Amino acid sequence: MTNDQLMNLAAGARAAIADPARMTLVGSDANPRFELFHAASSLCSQKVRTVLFEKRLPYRSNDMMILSSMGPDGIVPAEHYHPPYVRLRLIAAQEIGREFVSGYSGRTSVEGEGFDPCVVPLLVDYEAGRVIADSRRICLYLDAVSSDPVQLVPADADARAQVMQQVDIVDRIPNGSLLYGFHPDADLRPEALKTVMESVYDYKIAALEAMTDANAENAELISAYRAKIAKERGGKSVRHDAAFQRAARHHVAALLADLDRALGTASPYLRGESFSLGDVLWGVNLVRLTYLGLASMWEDRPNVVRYASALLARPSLHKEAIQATMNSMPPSRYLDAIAGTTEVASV
Ligand SMILES: N[C@@H](CCC(=O)N[C@@H](CS)C(=O)NCC(=O)O)C(=O)O
Repeated sequence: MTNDQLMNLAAGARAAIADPARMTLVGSDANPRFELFHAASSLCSQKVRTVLFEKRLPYRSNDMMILSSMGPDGIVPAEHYHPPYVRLRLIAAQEIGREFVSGYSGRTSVEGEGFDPCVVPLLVDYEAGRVIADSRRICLYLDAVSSDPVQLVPADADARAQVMQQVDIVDRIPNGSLLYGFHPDADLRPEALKTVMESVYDYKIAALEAMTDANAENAELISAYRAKIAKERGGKSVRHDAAFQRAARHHVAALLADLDRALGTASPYLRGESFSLGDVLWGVNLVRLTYLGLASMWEDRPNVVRYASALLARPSLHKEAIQATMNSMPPSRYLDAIAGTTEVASV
């Protein structure tokens, strides 16, 4: 793929973004090496943006509208469902070599569930002529490209294995179930979010069906949209399934118990004083759990309590996870409560 072809596809993907104010340059480079397609609210995008912030890498930022909606003229598809963006993802899929996602598990790990062709984030590297999909891969890629001013995955084999273990644990957290699912016992999500979640799957499926019809001559796009439709139909079928929702929360509770043990009593981060990719990913995920009203899951886990406050004091996580969530999602009193009390360390 030549850079001209990449630039054309990226320009096509940008053309679907309704508001030019959501296309910006981060940093002072007028022609940055990287371009990111993401969403302010998206947990996976928050992970990548936190890494970019920690590394002080400039990039072209495209903050996409990832919810489909019903307009006066019918369904308005999410911006990342449009063909040029999906084509960019299909290029990225080639180097991943995984089949498309075929159903719903509540998790989004590409390793475990397959490749979702219709999600954010996505990174374009114009210097290398590459398109990288999947937050786990993008974070590792950025860390390999630039180890300054912070290296997030250590070179030493044992330390690296320790960090990668946490990276893989967080990558498999059933965040989809927690965000989209209606918990039968204690659903503490903001009311406005619950309202969105009542119709979200119907809008997604209607938008993807409209995209399938509009691209009927393109076999690649059709199979991408069909895979996504199968996943979203699966999500719709379990969003009110009590056993499914309880199992997801139970699983997260066990992970938090493991995290508490892994942290121990003394050090601020997973690897003592040195901040790692495991901390970035846990930080973003703990913010999401807090937003959803689930911080009580670790109130009796003192090491996690201490860890969460150390992470949230990092300017990167404060901006890219807490502030970005507050600016892009319905208000949550649980997140408001910690945002006000978090002391942000100076950079
Ligand atoms: N494994 C992927 C998962 C990406 C993912 O699920 N993205 C969500 C937001 S965090 C998304 O784009 N959702 C919108 C949709 O499904 O249409 C990654 O980590 O990048």
